Amino acid sequence: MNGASTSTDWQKSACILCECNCGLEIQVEDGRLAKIRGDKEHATSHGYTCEKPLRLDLYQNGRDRLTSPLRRRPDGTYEEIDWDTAIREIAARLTAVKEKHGGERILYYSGAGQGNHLPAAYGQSLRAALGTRYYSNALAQEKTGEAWVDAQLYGTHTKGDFEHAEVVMFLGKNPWQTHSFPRARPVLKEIAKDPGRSMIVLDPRRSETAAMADFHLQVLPGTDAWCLAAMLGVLVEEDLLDHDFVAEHTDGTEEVLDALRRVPISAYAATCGVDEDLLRAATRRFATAASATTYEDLGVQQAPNSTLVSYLNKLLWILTGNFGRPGTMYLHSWFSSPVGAPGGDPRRAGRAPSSPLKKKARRTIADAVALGAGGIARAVPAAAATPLPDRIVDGAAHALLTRMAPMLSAGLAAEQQPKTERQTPVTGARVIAGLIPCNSIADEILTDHPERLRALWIDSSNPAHSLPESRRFIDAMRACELTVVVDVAMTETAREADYVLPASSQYEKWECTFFTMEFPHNAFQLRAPLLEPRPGTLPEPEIYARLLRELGAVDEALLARLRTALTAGDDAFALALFSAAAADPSLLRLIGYVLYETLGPTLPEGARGAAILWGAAHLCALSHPDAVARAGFIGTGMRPGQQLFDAILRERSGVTFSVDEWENAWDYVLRKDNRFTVAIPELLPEIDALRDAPSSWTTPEFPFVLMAGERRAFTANTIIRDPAWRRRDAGGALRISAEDAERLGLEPASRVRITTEAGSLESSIEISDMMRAGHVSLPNGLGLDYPGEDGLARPGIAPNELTSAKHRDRFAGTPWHKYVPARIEPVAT
Ligand SMILES: Nc1nc2c(c(=O)[nH]1)N[C@H]1C(S)=C(S)[C@@H](COP(=O)(O)OP(=O)(O)OC[C@H]3O[C@@H](n4cnc5c(=O)[nH]c(N)nc54)[C@H](O)[C@@H]3O)O[C@H]1N2
Ligand SMILES: Nc1nc2c(c(=O)[nH]1)N[C@H]1C(S)=C(S)[C@@H](COP(=O)(O)OP(=O)(O)OC[C@H]3O[C@@H](n4cnc5c(=O)[nH]c(N)nc54)[C@H](O)[C@@H]3O)O[C@H]1N2
Ligand code: SF4
Ligand SMILES: [Mo]
Repeated sequence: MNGASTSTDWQKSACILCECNCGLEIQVEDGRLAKIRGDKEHATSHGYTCEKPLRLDLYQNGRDRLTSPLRRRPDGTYEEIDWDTAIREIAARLTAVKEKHGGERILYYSGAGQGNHLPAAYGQSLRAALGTRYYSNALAQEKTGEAWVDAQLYGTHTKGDFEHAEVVMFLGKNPWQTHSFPRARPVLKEIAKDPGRSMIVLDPRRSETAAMADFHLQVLPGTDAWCLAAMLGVLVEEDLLDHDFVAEHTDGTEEVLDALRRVPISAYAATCGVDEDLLRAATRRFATAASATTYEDLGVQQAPNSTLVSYLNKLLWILTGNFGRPGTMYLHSWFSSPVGAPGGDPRRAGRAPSSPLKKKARRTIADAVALGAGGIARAVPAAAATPLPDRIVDGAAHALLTRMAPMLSAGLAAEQQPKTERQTPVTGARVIAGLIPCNSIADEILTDHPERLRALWIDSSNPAHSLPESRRFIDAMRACELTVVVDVAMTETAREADYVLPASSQYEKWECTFFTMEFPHNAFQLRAPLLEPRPGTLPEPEIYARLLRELGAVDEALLARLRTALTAGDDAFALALFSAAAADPSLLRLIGYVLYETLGPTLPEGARGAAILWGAAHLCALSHPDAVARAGFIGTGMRPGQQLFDAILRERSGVTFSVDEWENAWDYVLRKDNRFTVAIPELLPEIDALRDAPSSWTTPEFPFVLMAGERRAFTANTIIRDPAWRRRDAGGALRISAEDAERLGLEPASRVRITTEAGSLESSIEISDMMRAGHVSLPNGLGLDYPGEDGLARPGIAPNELTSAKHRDRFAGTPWHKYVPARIEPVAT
């Protein structure tokens, strides 16, 4: 770090406003992020940024930054307390909940932030120490339906190569504003101006992206399932399938094709309001392209039939063979699981590193392993004074890792993909990827059910603002026996907590995200602090460590042995740690804390918070041995993981940790035979069922469809709270079509009252040619209290004061934020 508060050096960092995390270079002046530009050397963004990060200082120096732990008084006000008191009291109260009701009654909520995933990574240790079972974050109100479908089809996450695709298709996705793939705007512009390439957009709105499209399928809100089913019907009817691909790579296709043959194409086209000729033309363009990709996002994932839509979307690119070639869809490596477990995709970690070992070395190892893992754990530190020859330690490590890999993977995988599908204790909602649906959380608390949740730990998220029916979530927080919020600012959620813990900002500490989703080259960036932590704040790894120390989570003697092993070198340390974990697998879940306490203090430049990445780097190297080797991290034993970790600590613009060839996309298919399982028995009948299913949920009382949470030019969830940030649309107007405005007698300066089942609020309007009649839209991330020059300001509407948690997907429990039946009335001025 450059400790000075002023420096004319450009320091490397990244943008924290969306999951692209574009590389930035920043000049710091007087504690301010004074100048900001794109980092041309960055491994994925190559200098690109949008306009949003240029005034990131409004995040760094927000007027509502927290600078002391706070304890709630009975009257709802807060008093400052010191860190020792906070840690002691919180530890005691967590322990009390655990003893009285069981650790599984504590919900941990974190891990989906746009820029910081270290809290949830260390939070894993806290969860282990408390014995929590339930976990959630914002992904459980958007991506869990898709994740469930992915799990059925091929087992892991897909993305597309938009940069090279001949045809790109966006479903309920507006990448011009929301990005989600590198350099989104230049890529969109290139596609739009190239007569040989095409863009297909499914969106009821003429979004910025839809306006650039060759085929805008302007579906009626909430009817994408009919549109996609009709497109798939056309594929079969016009025989546009890739038969070779289907035969070679898929199982269960006949059943799927049967269902698709039955699709009443004209009727389904009519239901979604898209001209049948246009729908057919778009399908032909997609199916006959040399390469095509799709991206589905909130417009379909937070709307009716969302899990079915994910399935149909994936069938479209699978049945047309758009996988595993440049410009198509792919599966990819992970540096570490973004849901908080340290390690690469654990289900792949059973594969041993492929480097060969000499026979003699193997014998030595066999002897070492025969000592038993626990034996090694004790022997290594003992030998620290007279270090073993490198070759032997290296060989032993290799053998141990090879032997342990399946166990490591089983332990971590059990957590993320339990064998039996789990359900929430009170309402029996489906738990996907370990996450309980956001829509269920309040129901799991506000009940007298004996297994209800009793305590909430919330870090790096603002659920009192971002969850449906936020008022009810606030009631749920207040009904808990204990709520703790870790944040940088006094947010809507912090304002309801029993304890508020002030974190150092993302430019004041070592941080990273685990959103590593690129292919064939995938990269991970560790960011160094640019500024000293603001007094009174602590980085989350330190917060978790203090609490875990207070809880006595790990035997001090073990930590001491590991520190001794460390003095004998990296290999000895690795050997001691992994063998201790082999002897006591429960240690695996505490590994973040263990590394922070042992390796952490020895890391250069005070990078203690990065300690957990050592474990992640080793597991990544184990999970993707060949791809990691192709990225240049080679050798036997702990070498690849150690080299990867060293590179991560050293490189400031991101490290390419895996390099693949396109055909390697198949290696990531989590099926024994690498074939996709295309028939999903639970979802197939839904295609026929669409014939008689409702396709509209408006009523005479609520005749409009309100999209509650559109991403606009100056929105970034609730990360920047200062309204001065918004150069345009400062008040967050309701967008409405000219036709509706005229019918309601609205002028550009009019105000309206928006009423839904859940609430009623006033808003300014913007008459917009983006909107079709009957569809209105409010921006996301507004309605935040902010201390202004003259008192608290609160521009715009918090969208979840108008949403209801009841409306959710049948399979995944994800909310219908994009489909809220509403009434719009002019307000007399
Ligand atoms: N500027 C900005 N960018 C962001 C974010 C941000 O807050 N601000 N947030 C980031 C996050 S967390 C996420 S998850 C992504 C989300 O990125 P997007 O999903 O692209 O964001 P939205 O604007 O919520 O919705 C996308 C589109 O869905 C359309 N839509 C609404 N209803 C329907 C429907 O029934 N059918 C179809 N087909 N489309 C519909 C809307 O008109 C809109 O154009 O953005 C990321 N990027
Ligand atoms: N109605 C409606 N609701 C929605 C959506 C919608 O479209 N419509 N979108 C949904 C989606 S896709 C998402 S992703 C969610 C997002 O909702 P949340 O996951 O709740 O996330 P954010 O608003 O991004 O909140 C991030 C929080 O982290 C804090 N923070 C920033 N830096 C740090 C740090 O270094 N340490 C700590 N501890 N905290 C920090 C910020 O102050 C902020 O409070 O909202 C969802 N809610
Ligand atoms: S908001 Fe997203 S796309 Fe824009 S610079 Fe930041 S990370 Fe990149
Ligand atoms: Mo999101």
